[in-house]
Amino acid sequence: MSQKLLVPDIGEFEKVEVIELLVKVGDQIKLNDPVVTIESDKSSVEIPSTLSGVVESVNIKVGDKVSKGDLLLNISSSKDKNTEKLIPKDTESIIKQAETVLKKNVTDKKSVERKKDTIIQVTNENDIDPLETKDWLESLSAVVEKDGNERAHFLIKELINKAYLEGANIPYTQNTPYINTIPPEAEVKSNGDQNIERRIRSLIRWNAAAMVVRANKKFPELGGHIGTFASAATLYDVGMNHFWRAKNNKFGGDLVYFQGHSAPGMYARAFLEGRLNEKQLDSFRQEVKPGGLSSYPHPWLMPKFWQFPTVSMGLGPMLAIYQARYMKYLINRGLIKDEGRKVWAFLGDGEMDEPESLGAIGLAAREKLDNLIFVVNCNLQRLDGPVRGNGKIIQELEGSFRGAGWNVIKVIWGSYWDSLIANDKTGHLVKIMNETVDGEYQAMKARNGAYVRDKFFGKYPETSELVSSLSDKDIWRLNRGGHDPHKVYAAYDQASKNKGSPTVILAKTIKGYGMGKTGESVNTTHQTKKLDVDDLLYYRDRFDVPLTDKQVKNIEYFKPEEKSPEIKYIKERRMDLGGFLPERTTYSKPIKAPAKNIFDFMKVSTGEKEMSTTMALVRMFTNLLRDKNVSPRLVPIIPDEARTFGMEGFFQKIGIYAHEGQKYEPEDSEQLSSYREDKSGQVLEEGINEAGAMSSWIAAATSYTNHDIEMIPIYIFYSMFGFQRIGDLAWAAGDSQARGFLIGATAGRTTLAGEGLQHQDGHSHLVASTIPNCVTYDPTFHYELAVIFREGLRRMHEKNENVFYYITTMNENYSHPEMPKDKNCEEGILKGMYKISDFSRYKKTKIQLLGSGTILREMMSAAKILQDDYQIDSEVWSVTSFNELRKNGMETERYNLLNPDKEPKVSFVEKCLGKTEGPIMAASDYMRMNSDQIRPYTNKSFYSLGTDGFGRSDTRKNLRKFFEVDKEHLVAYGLSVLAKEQLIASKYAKEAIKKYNIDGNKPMPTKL
Ligand SMILES: Cc1ncc(C[n+]2csc(CCOP(=O)(O)OP(=O)(O)O)c2C)c(N)n1
Ligand SMILES: [Mg+2]
Repeated sequence: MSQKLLVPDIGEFEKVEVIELLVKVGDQIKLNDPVVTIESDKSSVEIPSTLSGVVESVNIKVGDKVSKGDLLLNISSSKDKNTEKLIPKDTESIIKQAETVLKKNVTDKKSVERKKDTIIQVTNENDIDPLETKDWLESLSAVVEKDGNERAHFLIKELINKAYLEGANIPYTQNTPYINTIPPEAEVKSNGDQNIERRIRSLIRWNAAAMVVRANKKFPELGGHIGTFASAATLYDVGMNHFWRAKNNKFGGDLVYFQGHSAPGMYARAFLEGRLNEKQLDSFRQEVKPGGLSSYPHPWLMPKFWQFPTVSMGLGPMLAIYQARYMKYLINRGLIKDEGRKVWAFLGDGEMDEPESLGAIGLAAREKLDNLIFVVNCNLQRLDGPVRGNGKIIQELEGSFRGAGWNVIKVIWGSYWDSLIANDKTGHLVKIMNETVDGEYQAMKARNGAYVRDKFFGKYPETSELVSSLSDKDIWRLNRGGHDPHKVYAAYDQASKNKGSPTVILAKTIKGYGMGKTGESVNTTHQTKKLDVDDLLYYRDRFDVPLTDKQVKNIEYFKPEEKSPEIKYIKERRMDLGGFLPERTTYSKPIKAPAKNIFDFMKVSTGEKEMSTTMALVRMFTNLLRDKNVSPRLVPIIPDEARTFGMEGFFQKIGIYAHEGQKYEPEDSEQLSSYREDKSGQVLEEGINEAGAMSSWIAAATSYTNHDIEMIPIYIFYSMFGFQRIGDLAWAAGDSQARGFLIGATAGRTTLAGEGLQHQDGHSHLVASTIPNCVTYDPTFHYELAVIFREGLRRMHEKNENVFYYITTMNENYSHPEMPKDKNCEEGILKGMYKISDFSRYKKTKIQLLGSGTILREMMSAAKILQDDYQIDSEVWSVTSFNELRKNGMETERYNLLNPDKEPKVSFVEKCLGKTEGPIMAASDYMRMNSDQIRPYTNKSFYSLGTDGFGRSDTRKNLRKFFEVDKEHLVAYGLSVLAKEQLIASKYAKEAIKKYNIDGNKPMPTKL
């Protein structure tokens, strides 16, 4: 049976051009196979077949304009027509689907065994009827005991709802009392040897502190931190001994983001594990000589050790969230196995004030990232003083995380408190705990037991009585949860088993734990890097480190014998967990770059057809998606701008990643570019969230090491909201050895016309150039883009070079010429410049004209005017990258300076321009500094033009006039340059300035 394949609904477009036929008569096609590519002035999309069968006739040809309903093909098919796809999902099935997802997990009714006497009755002055309160609380306890927590929670929720319906609109607090989330009787116990673990922990503590003190004794300028790790040692040790599984040939490994300032602790552990030696510890913060240990986690400096750069506060939390999300993306796309791997992130409580730290927690809950665990080390202090002197950081964070939908586990009190809390029959102890602010908690730990008895327990007679049988020493020993391995173990255990939501562990600790008077819980703890002999002796005694006084005075490291129980234990634990951590390895296979001719269609002229480089990029993607090797590895990342960039065609073609699929029928379901969300969708549509999008990009761009699978992330954004907005993440990407493409679209100060000051980018290339391993290009024509992109694929993903590409694309439509036949053209495009045209009619006066991005076209027009109207010859150079030319120039210059006796090398700029005639004038759509970069590498007179100053909204023509980079200004400036060089009379320049109405009195655009 013959059937007709018609043009489907293509949205608001009519008469759209067919640019490619992908099938011919006789082809056997399957459902969804693309049959033609159509292109409007904004976007190109493939039309998929809704039928399968043999193509009987093709009713259109390239160049035809088609609209909805036009006949494309006749296809002989019988029964294969996909009816399913045409029938919209019926509401009922959507509801059913939603219901299954929402269906509660079978409630674990098994009640937690509780001792009756642990019920806490909180005393409250506002309680007008304590007896009634008691009744209610006892009823609740009975429910917990009989039917479990879930039932109790349900009843409370019902009560709140009922109160709300009755008109009691009192905000519901997200806080729980200031006690541990896990009650002692529900704690899962570790089967580790606690004594040996404590001894190991003490040695790690000692060695970590020793390496900082030794480094600073030698070179006081080196700096370092002792207090951060001192407060976090137990949090790390429990993870290292029992939870974090390393990558090996059987398992992908948990990913741990270590807090930057705790790096000495990780080195100290690696020393005991035999992975680092004393000499290396002694080179802490001396990284210039190979083998030195980096101050903080920097994969660039220690590529076999550190995996994640975290020291710029706030980046770790965001990167970890998007890493966990990306892990699920890879699983849902079937690219890696679901092995139950986790992402752990260690954060400081001060760090949580960074907007980035909390900015993405909503996404983590929404996407049900139960593979993510945050551990916030709440030592109550940051650098200058308390994090929340007048409040309680743990409670504040609990509220934020619970509100966002996280599983929150508070680890506030250590085991020594258990019996006190259990005996707190009146609730006064918990009342004090709730009332005491962090400033007081900190001050108490800087003092002693008597002070705590007086200031804390002394508040109420009931609590004074509670500790009456304890000595001051006993009171001093009452420990904080984060220093208690049992409590930490129980929390990690519960966090690891949690399903359906991310977990945050809020662990209360003491900054500078064990450092004594100089460094424990005092406001200066953070920066303490020198300990005097008394402090060191105290530290040794505090943790029973087996060193003599003399050894302590010499600040010697301590490592037990290889055969000692400690070393055996530490190694065994890690072997049980699959290997060492942190460790950075890469076993991914390179992706074969597509054939050199894959983009040949971009090397021919577009003729009359005009298009932007952004659109050329989309065309290129469409082609890449047909390459079997490359296609599955592409990770297109867009922050809510797909339509701006003409990329909406990808929604239908490869789908938008959505962990729950699509539970609704999209409004535009009948259209070709319908908003299709899918569990195995490929596009990461990040919403208006550049920092999140960049974090996703980094996760994908480091997939080769963290997941052993090479991926090709391509993040497309408004160029102004790239490096300027997320510069620190881009820096971290460089450190992480990210591989992938960043595309700054709608780029250029005058090319993005209407959007104005905040949008028009005239400096992203300069910012990008600050990152050593970022390779940047500002191409003008589609063939340049094609050559650059393919080389990027080859260098990064086939040859595994640790660079990443930043390419700007524009939204200005123009026709693109054929690629010059010159065999050196491709090399020039990649090195940064090549000659694109030669105007040599008059052979009298010559000028070298360099243009970049769309300003190249202004330069080409200027060259023509100079020749036609002023008989000036010129050579026009397309500069695809001033940054790359500068890199080459710097290297060449350095070589020549270091080798004064050798034949000097010639920079690429000099190779191109050295033997040419006339002065040089360069212009781009970026600040003059962009083109100025190559000035030192030529001996010729060099003049730069650019778009320095704030942008503003206007037409492209007016903007170019304003910034003096339009062809008229280029002509006038060109003549002035020649006059200044005494190659022509100045009157020509003066005349041109007049002719083009150029106001010589107009201030510099930087002042307007
Ligand atoms: C973005 C950024 N700003 C400032 C700093 C400097 N800095 C380093 S550590 C620190 C205090 C950290 O306090 P906290 O997060 O509570 O960690 P702790 O050492 O107490 O565990 C500051 C301000 C930084 N590293 N990054
Ligand atoms: Mg802190």
